[in-house]
Order: sequence, then C-alpha cells, then structure tokens
Amino acid sequence: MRLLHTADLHIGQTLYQNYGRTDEHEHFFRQLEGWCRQYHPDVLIVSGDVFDIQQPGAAVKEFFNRTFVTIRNSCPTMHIVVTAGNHDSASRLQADAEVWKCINVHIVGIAPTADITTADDGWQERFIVRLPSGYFVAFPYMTGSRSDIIQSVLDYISRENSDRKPVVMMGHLALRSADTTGHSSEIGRLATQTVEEMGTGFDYLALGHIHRPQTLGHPIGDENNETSTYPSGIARYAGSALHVSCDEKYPHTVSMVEISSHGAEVRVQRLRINELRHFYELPKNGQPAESAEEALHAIHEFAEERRSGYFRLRIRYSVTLPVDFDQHVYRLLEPYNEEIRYNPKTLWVGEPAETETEKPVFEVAELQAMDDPMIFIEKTAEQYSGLSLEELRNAFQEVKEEIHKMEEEKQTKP
Ligand SMILES: [Mn+2]
Repeated sequence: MRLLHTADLHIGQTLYQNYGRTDEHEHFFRQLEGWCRQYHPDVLIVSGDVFDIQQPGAAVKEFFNRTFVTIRNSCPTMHIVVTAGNHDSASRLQADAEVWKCINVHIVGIAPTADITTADDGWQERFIVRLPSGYFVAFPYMTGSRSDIIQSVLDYISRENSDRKPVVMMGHLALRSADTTGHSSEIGRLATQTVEEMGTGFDYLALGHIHRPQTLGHPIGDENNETSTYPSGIARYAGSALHVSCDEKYPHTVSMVEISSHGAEVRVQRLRINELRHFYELPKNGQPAESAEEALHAIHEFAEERRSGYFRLRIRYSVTLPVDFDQHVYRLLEPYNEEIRYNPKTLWVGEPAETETEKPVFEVAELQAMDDPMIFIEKTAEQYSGLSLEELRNAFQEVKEEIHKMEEEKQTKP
C-alpha cells in the first residue's frame, strides 16, 4: 500500500484579519496533485481540519469541491479519505459524504458517541473504509479519551484481516509527547492523551492537529531525512499544509507512506512543500529595532527586496511607538498590493524596566475584602511617583458624598 498523508489544510483561512490565503492553498494543491500524478498512491488521506472555520462561505466550499475533484482526477484509481478536525463542522462535512463516495472520496465527519460501545449493531462499520490496498479507520476529532471505542474498531478489523492487509488509523488530537513548536501554549495543555491510549493493531496512525511533521517516539531530527523506515505501529503527524506563523521554522511536508502488509515495516518519504509566501522577522539583521523609524525602514527595505511574504517586527521593549504606528505600516505597504503582509503582533525584546521597589503581593481574599480603594492605593503608592495621597483621598471623599446625595434624592422621589 502506498498512501499520501496530509492534514490541517485550513482552507479558507485568513491571517491577521486581512489576508486571504487562497492563492497559497492553490499553490499547495498543485503540488499535491503533481505528487498524485507522479506516485500513483492507492490512497490520499486528510486527517482533519479541512476548513478553517465551521461555516465556510460559498466561495470556500466551491474551492474545496473543485480542488478535490481535480486531485481525484489526477489519479482516478486513487481513493481519498477525509476526516473532520476540531475546526470543521462535523455534521456539515458529513452531510455531503454520500455524494463524494460516488468518486471514491470517503468522508467521516461525525465522531462516535461515548456510549456507542454498548451497541451491537456493527457501528464499527461507520468508521472503517475497506479498500483493496488495506483498512482505514477514519476517526474524526473526538473529545476526551476514547480508548474503548478505538480498540473495539481495531479488534473488529483484526478478526477479519486474515490476508494481513495494512491497517491505517486516522486521528485528530494532540498527543502528550508531541512537539508543539509554532502553536500557542494552549495546545500543550489540551494534550491529555498518550499514544498508548490510541490502542494497538494499526500499522500507521495518521495524525492531524499539530502542525509540525513528526513521528512520535522518534527524534525530530528524522524530519531532515528524505526517508525513514520505522517498525509497524508508528504514530505520525503529517504537519499542516501551510505555515501559519514565524515560529514554524521547520519545513512542512506531505508524508508518502509505504506498507507492504500488516506488521511489516513502515517507510516514510517526506515530500517537501514549497510555500508561496514565507514568514520573516524584521529587521533582518536579527537585532531588535531601536526606534519606530528603524522599524519602518526595515519594512521598506524588505518589501523592495522580497516583494512577497509575511513579516512581524522585533522591537526593543523600551521603544515607544506612535499610536498610529500600524497605520504607518499599512500605508507603507499599499503599493505592494497585499503581497507584503503585516503581522501586527510585535515581538518585544528586552526586559521591562524594573520598578525600584518590590511590588506588594496581595492575597485574593485580602483584595476581595477591600472596600476602600484608598487601602490599595496607599499600599502601592511607591510605584506612582508624584502621586498626592491627600488629593486622592479628598477626591474619593467627594465622589462618595456625591453618590450618597444621589441615593437620597432617588429615595425621596415619588
Ligand atoms: Mn486541529
């Protein structure tokens, strides 16, 4: 069996509120189509996050339809298996499954419910795609641990797999030992499951959700090799189709996986994705900008030289930017027709200036019990130079009296 494994397409994504990525997706899918033509895989699998949002617009859906029909036509013998990720609407994706099946595209959107194992109606069939080349267990994004469900489907297959065909399982989740470089810290905290909880009986666990390509339990350095051979039973993240941030300094790939039979070794070949637009940090000398002018100059220089790409700025923490700095940047970028794209989330370098006295530490209970703001202000007064406590005390007193007066007036009104 030869399969192409990809995930996290995020079709329809826009970055930094401004920039559509359709041309970047087109660029990616042209490469994918080329690999399908060249390598004639038996199967192409997409392990979740097909779309970026739950309710993509008509243009985005049309793009998905056109793209997947084109890819399918590039290798008409190929099957495609697609599952829903956490970004997808499970039911919306599932709704079109019957139609797609007519051209050998198998879509599983809706996840098994927690109590499904009590049923004895062959529910396992809903998640199994039987192909001449092997078995596919198509699990979409599931919340919480589903060990019993997973193992039940794998056992179901092992009972009938007397030909020892390869077994591939799909999943969309963050597993505990994965390298989450490029993600916000949140994803790490959501990772509550171990690879052991994914059961036994698969040759290849085709994962999505984490954007960095990697084989769990094997060095991340493996990704620098064009091919690797692993023992049966590996779990692998294909990685996302497109870069989504400057923190992803690693190459993105599509995995071409070859397995001759159940239990045999798994060969992974990494097909390097060429990105239409790259991500940069400016200034390009690696140092933080020491002024707004320097930052703007770096942008101008970059735009003239590169003519295409995303960037974010690296600025010294002590620099104060003018309030309309972002507008300056967007004006500067106008002539480049959205080819030069600004990520306004600046990387601030250097420590914030330390206050001379240590900040007082308040207990939560202490704060909750505080009914006079002056207590708090008096305790923290050292942090505000030139603050007149006397003036503030009088001001608060005035406000208090005013409120008291208003309340009295309210009560005396009929
Ligand atoms: Mn995801």
